Amino acid sequence: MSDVENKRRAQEDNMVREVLKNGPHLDRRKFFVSAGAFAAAAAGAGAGTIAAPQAARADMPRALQKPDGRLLNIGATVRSGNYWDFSTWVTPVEEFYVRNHYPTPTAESRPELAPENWKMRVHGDSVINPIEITYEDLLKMPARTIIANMQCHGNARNLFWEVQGYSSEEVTGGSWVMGAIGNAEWRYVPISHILDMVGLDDDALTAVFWSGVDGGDMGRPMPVAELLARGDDIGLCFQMNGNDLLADHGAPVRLVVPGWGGTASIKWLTELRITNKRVWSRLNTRGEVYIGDAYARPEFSMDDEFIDVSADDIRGPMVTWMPPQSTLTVPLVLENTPSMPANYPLERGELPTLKAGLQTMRGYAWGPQYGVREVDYRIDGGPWQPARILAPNLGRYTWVRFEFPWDASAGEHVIETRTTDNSGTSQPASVPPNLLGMANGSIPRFRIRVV
Ligand SMILES: Nc1nc2c(c(=O)[nH]1)N[C@H]1C(S)=C(S)[C@@H](COP(=O)(O)O)O[C@H]1N2
Ligand SMILES: [Mo]
Repeated sequence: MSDVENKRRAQEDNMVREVLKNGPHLDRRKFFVSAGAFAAAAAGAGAGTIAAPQAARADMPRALQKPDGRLLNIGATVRSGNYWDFSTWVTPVEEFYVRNHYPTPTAESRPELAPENWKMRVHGDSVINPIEITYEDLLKMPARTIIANMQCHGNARNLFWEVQGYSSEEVTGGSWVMGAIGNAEWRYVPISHILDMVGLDDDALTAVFWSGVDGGDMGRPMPVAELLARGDDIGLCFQMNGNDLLADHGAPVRLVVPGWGGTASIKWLTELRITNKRVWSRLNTRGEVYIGDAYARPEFSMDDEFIDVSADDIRGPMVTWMPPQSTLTVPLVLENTPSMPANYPLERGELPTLKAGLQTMRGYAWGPQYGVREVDYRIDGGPWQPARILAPNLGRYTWVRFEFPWDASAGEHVIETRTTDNSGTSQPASVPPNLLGMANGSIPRFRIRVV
């Protein structure tokens, strides 16, 4: 067993031990506590509990590797963070969402992912000196640490159904609700260093980051211009929150593209190819793109390169920067959502309850292109008021926590939250629908029953 594997097992064992000591984290009542405001009302909730995570067993093939007892089950290889439970600024790895298109590949199932075997090719017709990097090489290179959100394009997709009223034909995809986001400390070798090593031709146009370890189509083209503009922020990442990456998060090396939706941050990275052509693959043609009346189909030419797709697959512009967004640490009421996450803390149509009186409401806000300037909230359609932004607020790629007092009176209420970023852009009341439910930055509406 490799060191990384041993370390992972030890981490899992610790987590399981913690659960056994402190009880299951997924008690349905827990959100009352983390919302700060809900503690007393929880006593009457009478909700069931969900079993503690099972200890990891080597003989059991699993779609995911890390225990998922502190995550919301969205589908086979997809887990959301329990956003109603979030309280920390940096998201612990065991609370960090996982979005895998295929089961997690491990060093045991795919020996090329063992650190001692791992290699990455950097080559292509626009690369002057192609190289192959080993894990050992990578660890010797200059590294940086950045704290940044990682967020799936589909985060907040449920707002299309729950707030904007679109049908399951107009908008499709999994029920992330608000939890396909986390904030982590990433340690990486800046891509500027790699590009300096290899040297690029002037006409270098497209960087194709590729894994292909977990499925044949897992890679994504992105403009070389973006790498040049943010060469110190984008990089080959090997640690998350101070520890080696776990298999589920792309061990041993993944790309991190702060501010862009998670798809750009290819996990289990094995190749970077740079070419002077435009390149099309699944993840910038019919997947992870905006498909809808409001979005123009991108231009292409038959001289472009097509990786296992054809020109007919090009359906809309690829999703890149994520918009300003926000959430309260209160579970969103799910009424019109096509499929309920298996372990959501509310039944379909159920409202979270809160005890009447003075409460502190809490939430998170982010807007990674420019950073968060301001967060406002309003209650029952009243005037917008500023929320208090808590420290730390360390720049555009990280989220902020916010809070505001609320003298809650008995009855049903609606709280909306709105982020404004440093370019002056505020979350809009609605956004045009897109078939894959990407990047919904509209104002969320949290319904709460006060008793
Ligand atoms: N090779 C590979 N890279 C991948 C994916 C994948 O399935 N395979 N999923 C992408 C998507 S859609 C997201 S949102 C992020 C999720 O990163 P996380 O699971 O570490 O949170 O990884 C991206 N990189
Ligand atoms: Mo994603």
